[in-house]
Amino acid sequence: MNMGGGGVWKLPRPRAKGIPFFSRNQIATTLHQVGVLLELRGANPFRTRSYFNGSRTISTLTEDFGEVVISGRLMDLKGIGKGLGSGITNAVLEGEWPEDWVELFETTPAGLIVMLGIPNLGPKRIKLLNEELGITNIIELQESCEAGEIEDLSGFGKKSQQKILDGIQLLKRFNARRRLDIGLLYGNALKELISNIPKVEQIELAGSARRKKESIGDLDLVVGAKPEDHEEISNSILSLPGIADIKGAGDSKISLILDTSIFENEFNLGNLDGGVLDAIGGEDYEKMEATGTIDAQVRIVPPNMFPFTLAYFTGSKEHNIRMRQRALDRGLKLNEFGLIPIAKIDDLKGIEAAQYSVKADNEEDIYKKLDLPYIVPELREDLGEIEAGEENKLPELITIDSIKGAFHNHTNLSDGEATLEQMADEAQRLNWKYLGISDHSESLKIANGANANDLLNQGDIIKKYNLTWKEKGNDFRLFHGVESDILENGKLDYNDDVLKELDYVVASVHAMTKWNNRDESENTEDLIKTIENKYTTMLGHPTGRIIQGRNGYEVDMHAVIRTMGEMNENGIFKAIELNASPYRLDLDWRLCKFAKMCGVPVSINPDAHDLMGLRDVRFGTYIARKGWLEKSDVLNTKSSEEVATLFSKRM
Ligand code: DGT
Ligand code: CA
Ligand code: ZN
Repeated sequence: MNMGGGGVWKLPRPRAKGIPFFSRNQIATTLHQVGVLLELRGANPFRTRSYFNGSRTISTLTEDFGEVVISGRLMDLKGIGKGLGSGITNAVLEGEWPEDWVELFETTPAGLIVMLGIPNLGPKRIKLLNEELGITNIIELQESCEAGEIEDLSGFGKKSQQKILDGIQLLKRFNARRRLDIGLLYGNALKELISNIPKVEQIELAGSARRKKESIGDLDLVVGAKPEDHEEISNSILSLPGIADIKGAGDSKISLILDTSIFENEFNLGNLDGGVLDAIGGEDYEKMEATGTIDAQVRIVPPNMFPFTLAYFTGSKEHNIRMRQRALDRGLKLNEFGLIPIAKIDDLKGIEAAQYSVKADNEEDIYKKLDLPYIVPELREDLGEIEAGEENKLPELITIDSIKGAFHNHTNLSDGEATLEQMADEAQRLNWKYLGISDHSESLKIANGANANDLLNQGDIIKKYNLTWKEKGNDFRLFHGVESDILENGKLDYNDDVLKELDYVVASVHAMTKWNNRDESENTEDLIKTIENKYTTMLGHPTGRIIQGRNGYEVDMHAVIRTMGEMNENGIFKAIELNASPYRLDLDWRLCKFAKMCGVPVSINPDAHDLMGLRDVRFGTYIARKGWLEKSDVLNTKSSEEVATLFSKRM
């Protein structure tokens, strides 16, 4: 249900197909919003409550909603009175909203509605801020907070003033871009729905989602279909579920706002690492995600244009510019409509000119016409892919099926949810050959870091399991490690007697406040000292960034990676983590290529805190591909024997 997310609310448009003109979800959302708007206007609490109750009743209805309305049984439901019932019935059967609702939506100042997207700021308090201080939008609210005017209001205080400021920041970040995992969830859901529409011949997700950027501004989809079917397809798209609003609609371009009702199942984020959740806004963030929206542009083109439109809207803009120049050098014009010999078109433009386009069955043909091998979307950033293509030196990118295991995973010995046994079972279900267990170390108290005894005990259990599997002819094994906090001067947790019992150590910074308050050289020095520690095997979430949450600490990551490269050259194994959690994706893909260049193995680590978390290696693999990594560059594509040998290459 869309209860905020920071946008402006509009009453949904009726479905073009007819009765029921609105879905259960649309009605439930609208009732809730009417309730909120009434509260914002200071209406009688009994009246507002009846809308909230009605919304709840309808959203939890197990019967087919349309049928209940059509058969006139709506008013039999608990909490649906006569007024509400006839309003809803009229909307569902006639496609028209009650006049007082329409007026409420039209006359409530947009700025106040946008303010509802700020976590913990409900309609009653917004009304108060409006009446007492004349605040009508977020900008005025922020100024008021910064001037310290809010803390003096009755019912508010210094603390709530700060919370409002934090909420405004969160809302701004949230509205700007969405994480890759969220973008792909929405994008794939919409792609699936459109692909089921009759007469759709081709559909593909384009834009940054297809290029697997770590965050997505908006979704771009390209649909291929015969021109005579465009209108029908366009109408079908507009009546799909999950559309919160339509920003623009034609036969060839549709701009939509999607909300979580596009998902068949309840939207849920799974078990998050507490530290990550805090950085991103805590429970407020979870609530925003559940009520969030994302923009989507859908373009419908004839099948012959499809490859060109897809390539154009896949981007990046920088890659497109290079491709267009390549075309010009060959007397051709490349755009979203085609690849057109300039000599033929005079001053014809757009679709007119496109009839002279050279033919392409797919994107590969376009690249071939421009004397290049196919370049996969992940690489299209103009960061050397064109040059590599010219020399036939494009990398053979890693794929998810070459992953044989993963090394950064937590059990319930620290802050994970699952037991060691459950994690091992799940890894085998994924067909992995091994799993590394690295619970938090002793000094990370907030994540229930393991003391030396418990850690050694975990090691004994792991040895027993490994032995049992071996005896049974099962070649799966566990590696025993720890995610050690990085202490003063690059020191690790535990003394050497404990560390030498482990197969490996993931060394990570968690004291973000401290590291954020130091300068780049100090942080770099400490990280290098950590790497030079005999027991450090790999560096965990190297910069500590949380996507949409916080920047990493200042550090010269190039210097750190270079040091690791030198050590590898000297036969000492040091790897760097690509944390595969979609909240982190750290090492950044732009640095993966540098690690590869320096000969530093990259470990795609899910940082799993529950069974589902293991599957995050998928996002890590996307980013590894984006960072030019091949199978041989990635540690967890190696066999367990190879891994054991590498881990033993200490000083
Ligand atoms: P986003 O949405 O900010 O995450 O990033 P993109 O890459 O999806 O960018 P978007 O949505 O603005 O446009 C989709 C693609 O369309 C973009 O990757 C390349 C293409 N495109 C958009 N504007 C231009 C332009 O001015 N010139 C060229 N050559 N291509 C453009
Ligand atoms: Ca986009
Ligand atoms: Zn960690």
